[in-house]
Amino acid sequence: MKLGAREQRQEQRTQQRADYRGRQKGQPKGQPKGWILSMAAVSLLLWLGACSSQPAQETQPAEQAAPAAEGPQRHDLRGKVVSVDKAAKSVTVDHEEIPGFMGAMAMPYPVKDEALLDNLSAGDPVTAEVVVDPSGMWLENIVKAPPAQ
Ligand SMILES: [Cu+2]
Repeated sequence: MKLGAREQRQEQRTQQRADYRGRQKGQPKGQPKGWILSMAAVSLLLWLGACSSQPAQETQPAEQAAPAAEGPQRHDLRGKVVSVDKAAKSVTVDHEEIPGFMGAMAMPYPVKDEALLDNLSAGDPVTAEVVVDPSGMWLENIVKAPPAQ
């Protein structure tokens, strides 16, 4: 199997040329971009670990770990119900910070399943999932919960 030999030599030459150019510009031989890329990869892994409920479809390279990820994103929310508007299929929640997503605030969230609002009333501590996709943002899995300590 000597098929790869030529490509290999070519690759070596390309690498040598790149090294030469690098030295010309006075860059260190180890590329500084590698460090940034591995940091990005680590953050991606952490993020994937945090959103373990997501289907395993995020096999893109780290370069594409940009905001416009595909598939809905899910974030755990913890907060307190401010008001419930069943007609508008909306619940206003005063929520804690959602790390990497949004700060603590009170804001209305739509729900797709209005039955989620049936047993909720103002003052209830809740946990829920904020689901985000290009069509918008809504709450799922709203569960009454003990308040954070
Ligand atoms: Cu918010």
